Amino acid sequence: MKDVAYIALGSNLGQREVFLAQARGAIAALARTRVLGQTEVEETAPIGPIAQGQFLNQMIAIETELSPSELLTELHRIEAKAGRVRRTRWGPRTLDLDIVLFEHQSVHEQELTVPHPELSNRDFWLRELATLRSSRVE
Ligand code: PH2
Ligand code: MG
Ligand code: MG
Repeated sequence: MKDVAYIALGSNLGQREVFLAQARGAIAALARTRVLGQTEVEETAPIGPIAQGQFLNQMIAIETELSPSELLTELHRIEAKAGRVRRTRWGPRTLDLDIVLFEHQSVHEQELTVPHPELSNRDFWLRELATLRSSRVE
């Protein structure tokens, strides 16, 4: 099933711009997927219980035939290539790729929830999502 999905990119460790650029390239290269649009990269203050460095965040809209779980597998592969080590939950990371939303599918499983449960708590995600939706040319 072809659907439109939104992926949040985040980095607050190491060469942040480089990790985001690599992620954009790797997402653009995904099979059965094309990029519809991307927001500007913005610097945001860390959200959550852990004191850590500023994030660079960005959101990308894609049209994809990958299922949510297939997309998650690919995003984990891209994160691993950026040297992502999963230590503390919500801790600093070289690259975080989160599925924010699929337009026409929702998922409620142990390893994946779509829409992302943090969506309504992150002003910058809501703003980026609105930007991508309003600028999309079919
Ligand atoms: N991601 C987190 C925790 N806190 N804060 C900002 N500003 N941006 C993020 O992407 C982010 C965060 C866990 O994934
Ligand atoms: Mg995250
Ligand atoms: Mg994540």
